[in-house]
Amino acid sequence: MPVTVSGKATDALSKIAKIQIHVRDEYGPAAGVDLPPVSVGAQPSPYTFSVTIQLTASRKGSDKDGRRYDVSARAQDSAGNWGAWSASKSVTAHDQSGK
Ligand SMILES: [Ca+2]
Repeated sequence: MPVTVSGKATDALSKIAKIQIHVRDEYGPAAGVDLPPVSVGAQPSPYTFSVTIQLTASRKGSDKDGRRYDVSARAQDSAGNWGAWSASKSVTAHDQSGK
């Protein structure tokens, strides 16, 4: 299922070049996974980004509260420096197929 991750990236000196999303799947590794960075060109700061990611909605039959993902984002400036990861937000996928 597609999920849109949006936020605001700022840099005091340079433009915003890349956005990267980090996803931690309730069923996946505890450390989570870094998705490939998305190049956005050279966006003036502050830049409001919107990145669509694909999450798997299927869940274990015993998992009544849905499949939880924690998603965070960070930005790279045009000088190549990554900013800190944002606080994560939770997304819960409810698979409707096997209810
Ligand atoms: Ca769950």
